[in-house]
Amino acid sequence: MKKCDIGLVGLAVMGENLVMNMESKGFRVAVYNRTIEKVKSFVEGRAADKNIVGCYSIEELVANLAKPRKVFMMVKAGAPVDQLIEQLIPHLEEGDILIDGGNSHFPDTVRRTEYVESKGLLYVGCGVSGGEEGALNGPSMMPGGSPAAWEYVKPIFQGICAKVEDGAACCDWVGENGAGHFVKMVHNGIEYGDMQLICEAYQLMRDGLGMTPAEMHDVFAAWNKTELDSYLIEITRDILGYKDEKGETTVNYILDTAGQKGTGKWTAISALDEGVPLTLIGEAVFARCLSAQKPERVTASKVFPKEIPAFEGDKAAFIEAIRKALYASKIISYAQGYTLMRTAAKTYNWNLNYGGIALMWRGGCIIRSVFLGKIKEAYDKNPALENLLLDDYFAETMKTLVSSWREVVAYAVKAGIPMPAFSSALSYFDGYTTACLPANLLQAQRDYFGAHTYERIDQPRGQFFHTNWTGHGGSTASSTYNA
Ligand code: NBP
Repeated sequence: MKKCDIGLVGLAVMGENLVMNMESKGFRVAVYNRTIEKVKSFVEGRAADKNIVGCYSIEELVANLAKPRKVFMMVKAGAPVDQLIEQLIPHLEEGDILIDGGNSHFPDTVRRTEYVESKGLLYVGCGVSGGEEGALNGPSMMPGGSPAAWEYVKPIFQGICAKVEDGAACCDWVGENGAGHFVKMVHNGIEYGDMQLICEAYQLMRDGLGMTPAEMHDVFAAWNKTELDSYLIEITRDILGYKDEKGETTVNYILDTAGQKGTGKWTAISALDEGVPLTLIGEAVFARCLSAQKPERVTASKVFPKEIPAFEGDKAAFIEAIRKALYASKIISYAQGYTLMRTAAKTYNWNLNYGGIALMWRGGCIIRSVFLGKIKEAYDKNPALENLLLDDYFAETMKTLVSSWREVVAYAVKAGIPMPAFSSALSYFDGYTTACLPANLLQAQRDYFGAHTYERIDQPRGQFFHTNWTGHGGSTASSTYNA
């Protein structure tokens, strides 16, 4: 019997849909799941009469694969991936390829790549975004790992992934070991940020301007025809227009406590580790944490009652200002996310293709947007671009947005409407564009209490000085290092 092009383990929502996608693109797929009843129900149901081979053991799965064997693991992230790797390795031969398509944390993928390679096999850690629908019709895919694996998995990955209008695939090789899962993690962090920004715009319109869901639906519909054109704006439009069987707007009945699965937190932790100010995503994670403290917030709202003043002014003009503030904040979020990737690339020796990453995110995934095309252009023009804000297009665009952005944040601060992402993005922008920050005073404080030394503006960089501030301190300085 003809051998299969690839095997997939893990027939949950993502795995099943990826298999259907692979089969529809002409690949023969062998499937296996730990709970083998799922194999039976899949091959007798959705997969019936398809080019899909149900396998009831790891041995059977491996025996059905063409060499070099490719096994795509689509199981729960964490220990299950390590357990599955241990089960698969004894049945595989040199040059076979193990692929992890789940949401693994990138340090795990760094470790697993080294381990699997030590067994003579190749490893691919591939971020997959787009949820159930993307898995079936074309996800965004971010593969990294053993470079030698790419030529073997490329036809399958680029065959099943999303494509943009000109046909370009939303999947390309990202880099060695954990690079693919790192880029997927940053994608998820940016997703947190984009969602928080949209929620803040919604709260401004709802609580500040007193708008109804139907009115906001129309606003998001209009915004989706501007630079903000994106999947998340589109679904927000639809959510605000969605009514239940009683004619009630469903979103009004949803409890305001956000859940999270940890990828935003990983992104923020990674930024702290790398020393990169990723303020917007950090605030987006904290905003979810604060939302989860519902009973405490209800109590505090009674201790500090507030009445948001009725908006007086040109409503239509203010809605346009909110749109501009959202766009400006979004540019900051991507500028910060890209800075994190650039910094981590140096730490981990990854040669990341930043324009290629924008293209991978351009279609198929949750943050897909027209705006990513502009980011791709910026990095195509200058692959070494230090910060998106320094690209001509984004610099000029920012200049047209800043005054509206300030107007919106100032209004929200006065009215008492929380805007953590809008306002932290503006603070970052103001900090990044300020030649002289107050860190001279900060260094003086550090030197005062801990003899941590400082550099001087009238001396070359790299020379460190200590002052005996009190007259009774010693002249011994602490060693200079950055923690
Ligand atoms: P789940 O994350 O819910 O995982 C369920 C699958 O893992 C089942 O096939 C289950 O087998 C298998 N599994 C478990 Br649990 N422990 C195992 C073990 N020790 N050995 C072998 N198999 C084991 O499925 P999912 O939602 O389809 O997601 C799969 C991966 O894709 C995850 O890493 C997820 O984070 C990622 N992802 C999900 C989405 C999404 O929208 N859902 C999007 C992008 C990425 P069983 O049937 O025997 O329990």
